[in-house]
Amino acid sequence: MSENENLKFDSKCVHAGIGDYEHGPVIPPIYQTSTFKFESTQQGAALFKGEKEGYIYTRMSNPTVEAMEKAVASLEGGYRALGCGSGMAAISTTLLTLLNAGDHIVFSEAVYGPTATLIVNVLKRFNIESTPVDSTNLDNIKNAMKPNTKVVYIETPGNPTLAITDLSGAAEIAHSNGAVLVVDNTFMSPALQRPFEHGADVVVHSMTKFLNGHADVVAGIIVVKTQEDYKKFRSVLNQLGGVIDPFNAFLVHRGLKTLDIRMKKLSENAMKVAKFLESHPQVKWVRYPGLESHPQYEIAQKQQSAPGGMISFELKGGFAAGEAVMNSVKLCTLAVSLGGVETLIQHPASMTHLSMGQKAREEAGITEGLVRLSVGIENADDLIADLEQALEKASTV
Ligand code: LCS
Repeated sequence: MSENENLKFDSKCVHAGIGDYEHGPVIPPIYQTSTFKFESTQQGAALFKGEKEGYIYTRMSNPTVEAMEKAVASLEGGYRALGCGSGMAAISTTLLTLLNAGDHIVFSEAVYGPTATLIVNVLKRFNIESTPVDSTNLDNIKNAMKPNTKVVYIETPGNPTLAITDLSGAAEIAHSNGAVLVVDNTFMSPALQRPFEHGADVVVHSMTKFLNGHADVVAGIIVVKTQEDYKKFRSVLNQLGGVIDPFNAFLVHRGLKTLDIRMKKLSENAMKVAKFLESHPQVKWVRYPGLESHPQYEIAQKQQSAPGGMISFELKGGFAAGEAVMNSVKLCTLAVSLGGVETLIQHPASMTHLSMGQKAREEAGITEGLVRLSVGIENADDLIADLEQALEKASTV
């Protein structure tokens, strides 16, 4: 691994986490086993005590999982990573590792619906209070900080409004108040944004999205910066148990090889699609980090190397027109999730962000008419032609 650390990002995507295995396979084998044989009772006991390195049981560690974890840690520039069974498993494990009863968390109001629901409804049952803020204005984070605030939790760009938070500003506020900054980097992936370089302490991902990139795995990951954090998080994950399995880890590791090239292509595509939408007479507004009309365009330029594949927009005809577009697309697929090679379209208010409730959605700027696109790697002209014919159908509603 260590010799790979000096490689450029696109080379790292191909080589990170790949070690030497018996028989010399080029790709890490899938160690599809729940448990590992001990040489003796003494060796087994030494492994449990941590006196020897080795594998014990797949919930604790597994070579296929570890290879993928090392690859993601390397791409994010972290110390180590912990593969989880879903993005939500990564987020819940992170929050249950960092927070105690009586603590307080400040979080971006525009986050994936179940993240908000977890923080507001579930953590509350454990006497952990929370304050949602419009984190695009750093003063809102500053003003929400309390003596018992232990975590500032940011998703940037946020799902689905694409609201962008200044990461280094958020890190400064968190640290000067003795709190840690957790960043959900799902929408960007380390190919486009590396939160540790801006002061984040923990990075989480739904690997279901861009990291795997092929819409065939549900998985998550926590990336940490220090050995101390790694031990703390590994212990809690081991007890909570929401780990990734070896086969899914293998698939994610395979997906990582094309991460850089996919993120470049889909950013190029999304830029063309966003410009098309912005110039279309039926479109009320478009939110895309690559457009100068994005309210945090300057911050995007500072902390993102490309705008990514996510676009939100609303039609002048509101929800009815948006619905007509979503029901009329042919090449784009009407489905939730995002970050795959295929373009998906969905309606956050009735789908991904339903669980937040209308009031929280309104506060976060998730309007009834908002339509979300996850742009894939198809030819941009084909995508634009598909949206054009769907908009044509929507013009009659
Ligand atoms: N974080 C973000 C930013 C997400 O978009 C999602 C899922 C998660 C975490 C949770 O990850 P999961 O447990 O699903 O792996 N976002 C979804 C979405 O927008 N549509 O379907 C899932």
